[in-house]
Amino acid sequence: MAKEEILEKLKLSITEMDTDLAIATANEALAEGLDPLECIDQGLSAGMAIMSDLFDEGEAFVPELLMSSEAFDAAVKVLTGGLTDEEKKNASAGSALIHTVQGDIHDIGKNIVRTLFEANNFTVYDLGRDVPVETVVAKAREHKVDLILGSALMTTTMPSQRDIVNILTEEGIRDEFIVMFGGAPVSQDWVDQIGADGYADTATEAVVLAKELLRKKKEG
Ligand code: B12
Repeated sequence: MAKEEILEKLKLSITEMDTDLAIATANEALAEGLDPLECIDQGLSAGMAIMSDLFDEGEAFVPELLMSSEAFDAAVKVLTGGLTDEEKKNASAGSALIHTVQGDIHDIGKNIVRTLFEANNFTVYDLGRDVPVETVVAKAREHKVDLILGSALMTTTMPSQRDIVNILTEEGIRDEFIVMFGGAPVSQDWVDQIGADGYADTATEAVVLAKELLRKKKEG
């Protein structure tokens, strides 16, 4: 089968939320000698981008995203099976730590953000909700993540986001992380004011921005 056809079928397996098709096509791609990273990028991720758009337009919902994400993960596992650890690391879009801030138990938005990051091939460590600021910083250090993602749904809990940035600065590790915040009361103004790196209104925009910030950071 031609390369284009296989990439198209990988894309379709994600939009059709078909794990069996995703696995079978990933095996086919390997048998044909295709580049696994190209298959992830131009086949699977292209399908996930379509799902993200459908989600934004209200045409797809969290259960559908989860099913697509499952198909995505299964195919990635097949495609990266023969890669070295270094190659696998390169195949991942990056790593992120996600949480809802201290004092805040709203986690619906956070879970959507996590799902979309996972679906877009990020390794995500979810600390849950009502997470002390010190824990966020300690875990970010421990996992050496690229991104710290924080959600706050109340004006009263937003200041914890500023505390996180301040602790990172005090500990001299601010530059090691890209820090992004979101949640209904959070805004670009707030994020600028506290010295974080990014804000996004929706989970889809958050993924796009994260990829852009990561690319810029890698380019120096
Ligand atoms: C559902 C809900 C609850 C549920 C939460 C269930 C759960 N597991 O999350 C329950 C009933 C438990 C609850 C409790 C409370 N709630 Co409430 N709750 C809401 C409600 C109605 C919806 C929130 C929601 O889930 N939205 C849907 C999600 C999908 O949207 P989202 O979180 O904004 O996420 C999107 C974006 O913001 C973005 N995003 C989210 N996170 C991130 C992170 C990053 C890094 C990025 C880039 C983007 C991003 O992407 C998401 C998807 O696109 C809001 C009202 C509202 N309009 O926001 C009130 C609201 C947030 N709650 C409020 C309050 C006051 C409370 C309580 C204190 C009530 C009480 N007196 O007990 C308690 C909180 C206790 C606590 N300590 O946290 C107030 C907050 C007011 C304030 N001070 O700012 C609100 C605004 C209601 C109101 N108008 O008064 N609540």
